[in-house]
Amino acid sequence: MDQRTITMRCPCLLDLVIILSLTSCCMLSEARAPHSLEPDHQLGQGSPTTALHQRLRRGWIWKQIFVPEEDPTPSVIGQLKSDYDRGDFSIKYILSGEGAGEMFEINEYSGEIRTLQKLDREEKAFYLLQAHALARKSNEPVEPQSEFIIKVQDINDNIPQFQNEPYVSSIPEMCPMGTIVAQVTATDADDPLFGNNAKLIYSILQGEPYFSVEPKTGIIMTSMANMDREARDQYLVVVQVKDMLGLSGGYSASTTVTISLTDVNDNGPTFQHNLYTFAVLESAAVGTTVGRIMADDGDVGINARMNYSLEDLEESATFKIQTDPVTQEGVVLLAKPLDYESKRRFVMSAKAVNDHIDTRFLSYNEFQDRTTLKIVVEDVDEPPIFMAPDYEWKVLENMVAGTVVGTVSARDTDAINNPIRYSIDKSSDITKAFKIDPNNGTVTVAKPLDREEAAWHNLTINAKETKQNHLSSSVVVFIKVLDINDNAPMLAREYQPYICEGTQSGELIQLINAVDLDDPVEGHHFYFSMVPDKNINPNFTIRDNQDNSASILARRSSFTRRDRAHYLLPMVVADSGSPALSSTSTLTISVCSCQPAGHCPTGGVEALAISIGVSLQTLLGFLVCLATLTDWLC
Ligand SMILES: *[C@@H]1O[C@H](CO)[C@@H](O)[C@H](O)[C@H]1NC(C)=O
Ligand SMILES: *[C@@H]1O[C@H](CO)[C@@H](O)[C@H](O)[C@H]1NC(C)=O
Ligand SMILES: *[C@@H]1O[C@H](CO)[C@@H](O)[C@H](O)[C@H]1NC(C)=O
Ligand SMILES: *[C@@H]1O[C@H](CO)[C@@H](O)[C@H](O)[C@H]1NC(C)=O
Ligand SMILES: [Ca+2]
Repeated sequence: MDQRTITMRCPCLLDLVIILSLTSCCMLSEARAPHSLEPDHQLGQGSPTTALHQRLRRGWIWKQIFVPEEDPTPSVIGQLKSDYDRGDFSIKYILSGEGAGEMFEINEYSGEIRTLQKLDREEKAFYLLQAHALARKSNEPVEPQSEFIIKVQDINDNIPQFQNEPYVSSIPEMCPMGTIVAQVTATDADDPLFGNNAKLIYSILQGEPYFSVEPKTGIIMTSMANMDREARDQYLVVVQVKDMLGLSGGYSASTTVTISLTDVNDNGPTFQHNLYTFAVLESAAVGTTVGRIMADDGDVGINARMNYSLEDLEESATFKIQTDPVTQEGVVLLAKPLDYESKRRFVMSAKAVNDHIDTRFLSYNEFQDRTTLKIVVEDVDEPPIFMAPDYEWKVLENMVAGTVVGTVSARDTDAINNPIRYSIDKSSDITKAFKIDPNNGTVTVAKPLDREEAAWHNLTINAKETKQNHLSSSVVVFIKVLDINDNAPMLAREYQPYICEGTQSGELIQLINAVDLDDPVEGHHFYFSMVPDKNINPNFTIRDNQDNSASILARRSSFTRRDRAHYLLPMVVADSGSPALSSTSTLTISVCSCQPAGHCPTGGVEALAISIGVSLQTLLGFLVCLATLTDWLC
């Protein structure tokens, strides 16, 4: 035991004798060994101890006692000695202050200071104590009390610890070397100011050659460029931290950093097949799914999104393609009706392009691919087809039975061209006015038509295949019945003209209109005239106004009721048909006093009827003759 006792003198203070033991230092390091991965004997041989000796010799440090933490107890760490102590035990030493009696005790006779418990710097780094020297008999201080500090000397007894575990990080794939991935941080509870006990160094245990760690900062970076997620998408990097600047004998700890590579669009689409063949029935409705094509893409999510399109416009116009948002397949749909008889095969190419392209990778990837689509149309037995979507015919009224109105024509479009039979849908020709030839579709009049009764006959004509599935279809035929002049014109209503007493020659008595049931193409033209007579009527005249109306004018003045109560005026109205038809009507013109208001009272006509003793009907009724020009009777 290399024990040294150093006595020092100070004019007013108690001497302090420091006893240090190299052995205790060695024991300390041995005691620590089981906790350490690599015991450090260099440390055990104790440079702190040497330093302490030097300090003591410098003569001022005596007020501090350095005690290595975790030293075994009890062990003597120093000795108080008064200059007045002659070794006769007349002086009694007492210790007070922090940890006195608890952590430290003093031998009251010898002044030896001993530890009672192991010290832990991380718990308490120093203790402030007072030393007293008393005369044993009188209990009077023989010296003034003296203060001193016991400093707990750090030993490497703490393992570095990683903070904020677990570490998870992600970086985009294909990133350059040196990209920062994450930072790991460890702490060490040992004294950061003393020695290297808390000086930490990071190193990588697992994860090379992809990643590296900066020894001092714990920053993890990529040490390889262009790591490909499609090849490997996760790395477990194990980082070790060592105290003692990583020298052997220190503590170490490790942590795992989980690093994921996130996807970037570095892969383009590739069709699964060079050729896709689909079959579709010619009867398929527009919008029917013809088939699905699929281009694979190594990427995921948005980077694998496809936009499909069809090329060869002439062939592909019949189809369209859409992307299934879930599967990213291309769904080929029918865009136009098919016809097996006119086109049985479509060949076109389809293209897949990534929706979102990363321009960084354009130099070595096109991000598109092409494939060939072959679409075969399959035959379906189809109903006959009429040559026209509808027919519109005209026929004159009053034509004899058997007159041809028109011909419909339908044919079976299928390869086997089945014969067709025609018929008129009975519900569209209730009056059975028409007949159809079942073999050639010629429609004839079955009985004379009357335009005034029905101006249109809209027939539904069926065409039916005579063989196979007896498929049928129908067409509408609009038959317009054309007018012939078979109706004579008539006065528009029953006129009741009257002439006031005192009417002057030339005055208008009544305006006359006419009607005709016929419907001439160029419109009505009516001609009004007096019935031809060898004598000119001296009383009234008819003026044709050239606008399908006529005016009845007085030809003289001084009509009086007394003279005559009514006059009969036959008039002829003719139409412009070919041949023209006419009718003669006789107007009864009453003479009215028109007093006082200038109007003939409505009762006047009835009164007149009574006065002349004939029925009102007879009086007011028109005498109407229907006649042709050549053969008229009145
Ligand atoms: C697909 O590509 C076409 C042009 O090729 C473009 O007009 C269209 O917007 C694209 N669709 C999507 C969803 O990006
Ligand atoms: C249709 O057939 C009938 C005989 O059934 C014939 O009189 C007529 O001329 C034919 N019409 C046409 C357009 O062939
Ligand atoms: C027949 O068709 C014509 C033209 O579309 C129409 O004006 C007429 O009202 C129709 N007649 C009947 C009876 O449906
Ligand atoms: C014209 O009036 C006179 C006098 O009222 C009458 O006698 C004569 O019959 C009338 N003539 C005709 C054609 O009505
Ligand atoms: Ca440590």
